[in-house]
Amino acid sequence: MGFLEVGEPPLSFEESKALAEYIREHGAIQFVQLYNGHKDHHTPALRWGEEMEYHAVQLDEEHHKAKIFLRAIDVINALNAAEELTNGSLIWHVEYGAWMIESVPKFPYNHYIQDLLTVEPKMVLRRMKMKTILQAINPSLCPLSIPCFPLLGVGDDYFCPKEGPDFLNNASQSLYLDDRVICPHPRFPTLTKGIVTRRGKPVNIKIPLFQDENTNPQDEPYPGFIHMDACGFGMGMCCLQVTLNATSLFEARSLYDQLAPLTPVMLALSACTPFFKGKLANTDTRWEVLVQAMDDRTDEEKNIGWRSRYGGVSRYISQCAKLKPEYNDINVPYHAPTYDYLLSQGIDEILAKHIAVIMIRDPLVIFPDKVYVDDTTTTMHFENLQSTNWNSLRFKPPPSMDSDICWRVEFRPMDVQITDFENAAYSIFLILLSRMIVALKLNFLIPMSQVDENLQRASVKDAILSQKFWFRLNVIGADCKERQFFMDSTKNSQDRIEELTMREIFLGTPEFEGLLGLLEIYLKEVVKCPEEDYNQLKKYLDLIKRRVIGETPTGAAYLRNFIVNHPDYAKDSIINGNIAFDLVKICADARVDWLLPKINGTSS
Ligand code: GSH
Repeated sequence: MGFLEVGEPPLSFEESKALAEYIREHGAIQFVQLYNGHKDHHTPALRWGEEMEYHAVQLDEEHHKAKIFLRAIDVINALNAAEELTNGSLIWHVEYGAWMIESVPKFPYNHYIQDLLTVEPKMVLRRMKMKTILQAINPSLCPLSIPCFPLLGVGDDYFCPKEGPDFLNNASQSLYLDDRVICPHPRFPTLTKGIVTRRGKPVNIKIPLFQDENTNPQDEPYPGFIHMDACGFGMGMCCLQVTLNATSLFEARSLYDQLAPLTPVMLALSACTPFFKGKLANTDTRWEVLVQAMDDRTDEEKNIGWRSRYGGVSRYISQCAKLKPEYNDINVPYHAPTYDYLLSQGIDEILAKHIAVIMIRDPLVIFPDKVYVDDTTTTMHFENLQSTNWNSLRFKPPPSMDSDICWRVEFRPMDVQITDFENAAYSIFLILLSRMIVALKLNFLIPMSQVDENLQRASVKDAILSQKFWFRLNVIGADCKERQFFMDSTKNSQDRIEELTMREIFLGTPEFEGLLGLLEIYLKEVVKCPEEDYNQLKKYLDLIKRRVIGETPTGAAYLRNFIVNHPDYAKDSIINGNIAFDLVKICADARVDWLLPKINGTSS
């Protein structure tokens, strides 16, 4: 979440609709300005950043209740003031939920291996800072990094404090989730209301309910499903994002493509969401709830094949020879006037299509004093649409006309993890993987429809052990200068795409080293990583290994186990107040012992 402008109240959706074409037209003009200003931008620097979201929660020991704390804004202001005073290294942002806190490092990471080793200590420090400020407000408050607060939208006692105007759910029209939980910055209620107005009814989220011995499937409006009906059920969840800069536009586009087939795999690996609205789900990730929560399509648009605004990427965008036209096998609607305009300005068809797909959406939040702006100095209309197309990857141009930041790719699928160790491990893995992709010119491309299929499979309960994913085996090409270190797949120029288990994807098959195998060779032979550093990195990579072989549970499996083994669990899929309290408490501790290898049956 970038800088949030404040000014006059935003327009209603109906008023915005009247300006939609204007915003698109000028968004496209602004993109062309950005493109022309930066298309030849090269940088030797390889920078990256990560972004984490947290819940601020209250643990009321006396009444054994866990609640979300809706004054995150006070905490964020205090944290930012403290950073300012101490010349600190973090920026704190608001997010969709009034109880959510987002943190990003103020300066990008830069030095390759050395900086990777600072990720976890920085995450630990962040949590300490949040905890200090929260506990100064009230000793019962603490930060929590799990994707979904278990009691969100259950009854009317899941949030505090209670004072403040009741908006009567005017924005979301939800039966379950109180609009008081929405961050008061006008962007969020406006976005919520815009989605409801545009589709003509509240959002309708249905997720399979986990069926246990005593589960009553009739307990919900759609038997056998957990029903939710507000954007906040989706955007009220936390994720871990990683942004990577590329050294050029060409490289950023290639990296975007290469990361696309890895988005479902990383979603399955990071699965940490086995419940919603106080009930166990039969799925393990936050993804599908977000897809349905941010779905502003009309029924007609749904029928003609539009996709939700939140979802997997739909098209590859590189100019690399690895991209065969037939891999772009998903038909997505695009805004034809934008496409034609971009072509007329010299932008190639592939990139023009990507931007025109973004521009088919209606803008959801327009500030009336920011409509008529200077297209040569601002990118605000482009950003308006770009930042409300929530895809598993985001291709990010430099942030402004005169920025020295290069083209970037934001990796967005991962569920946030319970501990800093895990969040650091996944960030580090992704950064190493992307640097290896660029350095070795690896090729992970498979048809986009298969990436889509994989994304569906990634949320299945225990997908990490039970599912197979379409995956490419011949990832090393003739253009890889270091190919002598790897299994030679160049003899066979045919695509070798198969369905693999997560274990095979990470640890290999007779024809493929696996992602961890490739990384090991890359770090040892290509980067010549000093042994001491390698051993440090290995403890993070080993977590991934333990997870794909089933030795360490995913966060989702751990949380599910915790619930079903709780003495108060009645085998009815319901997470009552006591269970939720104990679960939040144990997660807020963020202890890592359950993640570590077992030695003689005990955690080391
Ligand atoms: N929490 C989300 C997730 O789990 O995927 C990601 C955060 C997000 O997309 N936030 C929304 C947003 O618009 C808030 S409504 N962020 C700004 C952006 O994407 O540029």
